[in-house]
Amino acid sequence: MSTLVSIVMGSKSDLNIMQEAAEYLELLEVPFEMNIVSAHRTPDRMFDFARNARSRGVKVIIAGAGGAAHLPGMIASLTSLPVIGVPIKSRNSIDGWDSVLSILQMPAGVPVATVALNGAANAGILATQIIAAFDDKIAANLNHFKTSLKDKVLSTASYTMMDKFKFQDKNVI
Ligand code: RP5
Repeated sequence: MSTLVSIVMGSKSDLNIMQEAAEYLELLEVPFEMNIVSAHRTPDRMFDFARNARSRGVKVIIAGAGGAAHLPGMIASLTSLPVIGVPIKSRNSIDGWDSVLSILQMPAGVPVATVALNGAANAGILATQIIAAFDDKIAANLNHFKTSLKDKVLSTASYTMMDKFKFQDKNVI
């Protein structure tokens, strides 16, 4: 199957965060690609990437950057594909707010679906949910994943309750 999701990031130093998006796309069997495209250091490459993504068959773009993070917004301004932005607390970021605000506070007409600071995992899952809207196989994978999340919480909850009972028993004795 051809690439459906494209992950781009401003620098190789973003990879340790952005690879979480890739891990979820792999788990949920969504074909993806991953590359470095910098709005500030390689503007021509960014223009080429954003202008050609749709004709290459890409359906969703995940873009991560830190500091003065212009990559997701600039890509969104150049394509009609949905863009998910991942603010990264990079080494040039003051405290993460610079990345969050520069990705989140887009002008009306040019939306970027912004996830939490360093929230690449949710970016991967959200991209999968967009693909699942028109792909039943991916939707089934997603349902399986969401059920596993529920089962994990419920098994922990019952385990914690058991612990509590044991603790109370000891107190009684
Ligand atoms: C941003 O500057 C990148 O997305 C990265 O988060 C940050 C720092 O880049 P490096 O100096 O580590 O290459 O454009």
